[in-house]
Amino acid sequence: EIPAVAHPLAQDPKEIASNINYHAQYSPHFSPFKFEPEQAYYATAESVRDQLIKQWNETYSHYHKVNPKQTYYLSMEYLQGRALTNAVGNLDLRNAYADALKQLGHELEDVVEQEKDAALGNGGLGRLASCFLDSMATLNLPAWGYGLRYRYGLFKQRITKAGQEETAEDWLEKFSPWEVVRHDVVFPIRFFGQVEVDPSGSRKWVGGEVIQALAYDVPIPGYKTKNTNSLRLWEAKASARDFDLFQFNDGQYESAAQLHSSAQQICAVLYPGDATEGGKLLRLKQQFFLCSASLQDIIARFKEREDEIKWSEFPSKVAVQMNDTHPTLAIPELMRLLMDDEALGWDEAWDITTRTVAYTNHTVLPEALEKWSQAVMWKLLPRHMEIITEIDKRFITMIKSTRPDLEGKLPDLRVLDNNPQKAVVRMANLCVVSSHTVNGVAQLHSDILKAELFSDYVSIWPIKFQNKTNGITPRRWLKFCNPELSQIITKWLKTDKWVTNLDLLTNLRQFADDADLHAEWYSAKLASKQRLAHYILQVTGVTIDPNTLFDIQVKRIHEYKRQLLNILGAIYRYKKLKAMSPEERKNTTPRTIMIGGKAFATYTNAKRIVKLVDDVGAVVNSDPEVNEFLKVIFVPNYNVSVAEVLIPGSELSQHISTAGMEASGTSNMKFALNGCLIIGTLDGANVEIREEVGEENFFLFGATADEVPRLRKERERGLFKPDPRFEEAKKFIRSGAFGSYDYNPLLESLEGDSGYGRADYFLVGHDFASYMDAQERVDEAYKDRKRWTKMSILSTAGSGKFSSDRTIAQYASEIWKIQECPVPSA
Ligand code: DL6
Repeated sequence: EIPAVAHPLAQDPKEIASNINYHAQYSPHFSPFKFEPEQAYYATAESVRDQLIKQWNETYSHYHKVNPKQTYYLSMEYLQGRALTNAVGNLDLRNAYADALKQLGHELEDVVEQEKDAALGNGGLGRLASCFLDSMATLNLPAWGYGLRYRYGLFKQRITKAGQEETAEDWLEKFSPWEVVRHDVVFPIRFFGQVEVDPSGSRKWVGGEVIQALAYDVPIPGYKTKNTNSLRLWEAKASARDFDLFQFNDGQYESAAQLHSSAQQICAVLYPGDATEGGKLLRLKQQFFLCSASLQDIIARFKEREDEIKWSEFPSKVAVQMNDTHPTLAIPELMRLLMDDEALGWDEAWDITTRTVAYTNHTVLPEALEKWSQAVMWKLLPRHMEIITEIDKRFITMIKSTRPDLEGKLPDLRVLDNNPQKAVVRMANLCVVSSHTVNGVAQLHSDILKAELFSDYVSIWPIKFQNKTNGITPRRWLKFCNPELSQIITKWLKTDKWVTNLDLLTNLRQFADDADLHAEWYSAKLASKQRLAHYILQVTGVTIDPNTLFDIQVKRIHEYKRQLLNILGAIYRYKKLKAMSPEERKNTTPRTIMIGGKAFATYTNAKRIVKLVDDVGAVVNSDPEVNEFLKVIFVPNYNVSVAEVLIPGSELSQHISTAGMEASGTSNMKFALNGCLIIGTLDGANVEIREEVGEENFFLFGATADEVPRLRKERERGLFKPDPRFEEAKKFIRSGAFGSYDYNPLLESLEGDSGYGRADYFLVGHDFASYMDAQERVDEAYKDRKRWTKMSILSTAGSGKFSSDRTIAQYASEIWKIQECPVPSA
């Protein structure tokens, strides 16, 4: 009996219900006679989109009118996750939507579950970009994200007897209600071709293949603000002109549509395998595609907003942030557009470019520092290579004239590495040389960049280098994913202002011993643990007990993140439990260890780790003697939505990378915010988390970043004396206790050559003893519920610093120099 009426701006549940009904009937995606949760999801999302579109248009026209300086965040990755809960939460319409759906016979929780994660990213870097978008809108900042609309997101992970299996993640299988295709925003993107010089000496890039970049916009609502920014995702397509009808009719179907198929490949997948030359070329094409389309769009907007074009003012209207080196080609592309299309000279174009672009480094791992073959670049981007060569040449001249002391270091500092065996362009060097600001993502990481990776550049440009410790959005990562805990916080703080001013959480400290708060805190945690136990049963078939300590490590599987240390610890624990009498077992702290994350498809050792965790789980979980005291679960297909279930239900989380190797970490912040204690090394943002929550509320172990180089050398020289517990755990695996799979290569990586040219490069053996000692301290602390709950409260109370609102406010004032631009209320 609810009418199907369009009420695009409805606030009232009844009107919202008729709006949802309207979309169910008149948006022609499904048969109008079906209204199962799936149809309810699409109709609900479309009704939310109506709300967003109005705010979005107002935001755009307000920015257009005010013409403020605007930031453009260029990122090859975004891990947006689901949008529905976030959108209704930010619009402050969650309850109204829940009521409306009830009237239509559905629960909001079930409807939300229908949405597929937009997983257009890999891990921390992509999720950070998404948290940043949320904070930019919430802070009313004129800032946009630019990315690629990959057809298939990060692969779906299945765990079988053989270990991890990957299948394509078809997030667009039906369609995404959150994107709006902009047929009026299309730019040509050229690849290959050659450089032509006209008689006046000006250069032009011509020929090759030209593909179109078409914009898809995703609205990014701020929390309780009208400002609704955009994430603009580019899709590649060829135009009808490029379809050779003659060839097609002649039966030459493939060659007739050759450019169409070439265009389709560009946005087909995130991270095409780069083991082949073709794969490398495709990845480079993706990077250039993002940079060229975005810069053409930025320049078009700049021109549209200025009455009279003064190029010198470009940097006072445009800030471009490069999320790692992936969008480095923005530098030569901006130079090319300014010089070749806008007829500026080198000096002016260089001045504008270097005042516009800034670079964030997210890793010190040498294999992640991008280097592109000069030969491939000359072929694909000949004009850009001319420009890069000139940047390199001028850098050398500058060093020779101003810093002769650094001449000897030029081979390493230059943008071009002309090694005849393998001439490459070093993208990080190009970024540092060309950016006005370079930042790391946690204090320790920024210090390491300054002291090691970029130390000589620091001596040339000391003020260029900054730190911006990462952050996470408190909306998705506390308010929306953990409503029970959020309500308790609001009740005790007597305000919900912490949602946008996370520092207010420190006020919880005064209640850290309050028995009433303890009771509420404990029951909220228990409710989240029960929800998590239910989820684990659904996805793995294993029953876990919410009264055990929930111990979680979820992140990409990588040797430096040391999931192997975690599982070796679990193996030792299992062995010890087996050796105990039933009475002794009763005195232990029962644990459920959950490990999740995706291993890159070609990273063999990471896949072996996944297999080991799953094999250990199979044995431990079915062992009636001990499975009351220990369970080991591999959580399949870890993604943003899974994190939203795991994190609220966590009590201990492991951030145990080799010190100096994790740039920051952001899941550590999410766990701490949700009252989960951390066992961790002094690495990345752990250092700052420990400072904020208090060292007594953090289970610290392991070598420090300063000690690591010496320890590696000692390890090399055979000076390492392994802890007997470490030897026992390895021996147990070798005994075949966890099946017949060949774990030798994995174990040898801890002993012999780890593939990094050195034995146990990640120092699992060295840190094992202090790790196990820290785990014993965890077991003891957990036995005292009062103590543990207090630590948990203090963990949340100390997490205020890690709001991405703080991070973004710092980027805005210290790097981008942009101001808030709130859309006025009507
Ligand atoms: O800054 C976001 C995130 C950090 O928290 C992680 O510590 C770091 O590993 C990650 N870096 C990357 C590197 N990718 N590349 N290149 O994802 O960034």
